[in-house]
Amino acid sequence: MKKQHNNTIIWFDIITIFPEMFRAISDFGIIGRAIKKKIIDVNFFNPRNFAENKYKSVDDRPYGGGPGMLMSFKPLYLAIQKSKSILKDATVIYLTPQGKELQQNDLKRLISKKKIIFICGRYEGIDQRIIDNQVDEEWSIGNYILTGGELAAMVMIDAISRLIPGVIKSKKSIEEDSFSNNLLDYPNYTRPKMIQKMSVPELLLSGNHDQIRTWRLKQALGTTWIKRPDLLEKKLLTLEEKILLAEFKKKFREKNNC
Ligand code: 4HQ
Repeated sequence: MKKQHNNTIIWFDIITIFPEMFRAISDFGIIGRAIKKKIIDVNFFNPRNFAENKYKSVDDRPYGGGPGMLMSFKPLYLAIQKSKSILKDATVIYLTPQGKELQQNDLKRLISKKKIIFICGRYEGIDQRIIDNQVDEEWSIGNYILTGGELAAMVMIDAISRLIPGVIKSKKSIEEDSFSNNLLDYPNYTRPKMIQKMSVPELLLSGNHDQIRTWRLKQALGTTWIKRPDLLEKKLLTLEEKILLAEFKKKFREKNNC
């Protein structure tokens, strides 16, 4: 058994027949570094290794007939039990379009879980008795169908992990993310000042940080109003924000004659 490192903040166990897929996050970038630094611990349990039959098969036909296969009960169940015996008191999550659709807001509570077991289904899914008796929470990453839960688990691990202190170097960059204030990002610019006859908004070069803050807030409100009005409807605006948005709308309507 692996030693549970004392700096580790969160433990992820993953039940999957394709552990290699997780290299997409474990071997690259910010999450890769956090795993190396042992801030995050990831371990895999492959139902294939718990298949007792001669062919090590991990799929089975659904009772009642119909197209497609399900994951076999036994190897999946044994993999979950093994994981639970090591990661005591973990929250078990099953990724499925039937789950609650994941939002940025949900991640805070999930971090505080500390130990999470993700079950990644393949084929048409898993036996309902596993969901009823082994699973604590069902989550969906969106209203579309994947070929397996692995990508969904990676999305959740990525989104949870980047909120853990020390995973992303700059705290500010997390606080200023889209959604942390329920607004979309303001537009960003980097060098050069002028390229293909396109310039950077003059104000951003002024060094006047108060004006820059106000401009960015106005742009964030404006983009959200144009692209995601549903987000604005849910948000309570301060007086300053109301004024800035009104100014943005006025200018926008003048420019577009509407
Ligand atoms: N699947 N959000 C079917 C998803 C999914 C999603 C995972 C496909 C489970 C059996 N998971 N398998 N959307 O589409 O989480």
